[in-house]
Amino acid sequence: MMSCFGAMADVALGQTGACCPAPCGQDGCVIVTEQECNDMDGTYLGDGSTCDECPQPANIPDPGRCIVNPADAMSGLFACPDGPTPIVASVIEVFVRDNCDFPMQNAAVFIELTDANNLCGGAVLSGTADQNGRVELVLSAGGCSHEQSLSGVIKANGLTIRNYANAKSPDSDGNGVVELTDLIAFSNEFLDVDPSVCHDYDNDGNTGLSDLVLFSPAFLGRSHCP
Ligand SMILES: [Ca+2]
Ligand SMILES: [Ca+2]
Repeated sequence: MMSCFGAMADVALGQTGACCPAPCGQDGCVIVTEQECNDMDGTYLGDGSTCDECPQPANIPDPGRCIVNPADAMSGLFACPDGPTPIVASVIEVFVRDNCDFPMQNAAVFIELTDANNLCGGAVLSGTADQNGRVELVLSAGGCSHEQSLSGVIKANGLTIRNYANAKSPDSDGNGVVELTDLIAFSNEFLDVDPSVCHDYDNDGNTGLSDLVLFSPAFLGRSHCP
């Protein structure tokens, strides 16, 4: 009698187990029967399993869900010496999100430029994501990289989430200040004397008004490496 009761109890205890939520599910693990777990599209770990055994989210950034402002809209990075104040488009905003489209707090973000861009001391090229997965970087630099793979690479937790072919600056000669020589170079592109290359900041194939809007404050404010 005792052993029979014990056996029945074992069967009853063995009928439930940990039901882990789908990878992108909102609900946490519950202890239910296999059938109940299947009904809620969870992953049943087996009779008698515990919620501690549920796999942890991968915590890997999903490049397609990450956002980089304004570089994504410009098909490239816009840099500018940050003195006296950073030009707006040179302040890069990165939102790191995982494959469930959740913000990745504490993600380590790093941006790499090539030797074609001369960095100023005020450049902020790395940061840690806040609770919204957001990192703000300051691309304080001159120089020009046009249509070269790996011109600007952004990594989050070591994974490449962006590879821009363009990284350009009003300080196109990279001497650390936006001055007359840069204005002449800009004008020659604007007036089609030279092909639209280093001053076509939004990479639409033409150095035009949308680029002038970015160049003007840098020239008038005499942007320079502090
Ligand atoms: Ca210059
Ligand atoms: Ca343009």
